[in-house]
Amino acid sequence: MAEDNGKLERFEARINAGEKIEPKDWMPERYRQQLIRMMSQHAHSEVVGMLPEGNWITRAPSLRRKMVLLAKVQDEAGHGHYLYSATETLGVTREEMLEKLLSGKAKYSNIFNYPTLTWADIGVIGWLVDGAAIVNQTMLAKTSYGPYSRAMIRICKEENFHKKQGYEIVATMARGTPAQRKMVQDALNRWWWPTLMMFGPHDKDSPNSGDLLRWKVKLKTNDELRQRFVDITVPQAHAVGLTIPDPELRYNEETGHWEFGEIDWDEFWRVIRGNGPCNKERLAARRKAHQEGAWVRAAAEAYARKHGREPGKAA
Ligand code: BYC
Repeated sequence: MAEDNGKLERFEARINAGEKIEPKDWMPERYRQQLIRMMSQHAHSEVVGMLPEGNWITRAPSLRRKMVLLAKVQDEAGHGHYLYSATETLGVTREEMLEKLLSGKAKYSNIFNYPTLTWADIGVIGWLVDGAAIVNQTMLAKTSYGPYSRAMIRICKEENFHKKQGYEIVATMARGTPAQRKMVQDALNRWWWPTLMMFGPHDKDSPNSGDLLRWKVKLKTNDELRQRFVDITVPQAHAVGLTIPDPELRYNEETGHWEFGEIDWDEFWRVIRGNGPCNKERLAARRKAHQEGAWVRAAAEAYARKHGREPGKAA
């Protein structure tokens, strides 16, 4: 125990000195478990996040829009791979992580449990959802765990492109016909509040933030990042003539921040506990994809064995 205390002190001193923790370094079990929880949920979010947008690939309004959306959805699959690989460095297998997702035990971002009803939703997802992800992930790029930090740096570069494609769709529709303007405003009305929920509960109701902030996995709190997102996004809505659906929204000259109304936390907890509008549909789609991909996994394993490599390990 005394030895462990010494190790913990050295571990925390390294974190406080801004050093990265690498997979083979000593780390407290709680740090490892917190990272597995958060990183695997993040990986699942990328993969489940392909579903609402993938739904619109065949219905994109032009070839250019279709190609861009296809590339974006492929990027999300890539992000899932980086994140599952980074999480595997903590001693958990991809099969274990997927089992938790498919059995409904693991969480993934609340936002992907809402339906994409019109083409404007694709624009608003890129603008708001990827915009929120950038705010969160720019902070995570400086996280104390080396493999997570490096995955985030790469992912953020791609997310910036995603946000631009979304905002371009939104701006185009906002200066389009009255019907297009109505469609994009309606999409903003539906996605605004669930996007604010992406940052997690208020700091006072966030059980994991204590550990995560102490060990610099998170560098900013849920409420700090949510405020940053609101401050960045409100002027972007106004620039294209859209209205944020919040009657309490007002600019505070003294603080320089946009103040906003209270989030419906009952809705948040309902959705993340499995009872949102599309939770069942999303999990059913992932289970079907997993089953239909069984032959690919079997073939990859057989190939690896034939060539004397451990399945799942690169050559
Ligand atoms: N959704 O103690 P708290 C993307 C859970 S994908 C669901 O504050 P923490 C994209 C939380 O897990 C972006 N659950 O948690 C992809 C905890 O439950 P457990 C995904 C949530 O970890 C495709 C409980 O509530 N990004 O960008 O300190 C297309 C209490 O919360 C949520 C990430 O995953 C939520 N929104 O803070 C387009 C980023 N919020 O686990 C775009 C990495 C909270 O104790 N994750 N919960 O049972 C994080 O930064 C942090 O985990 C969070 C939550 C800020 C999300």
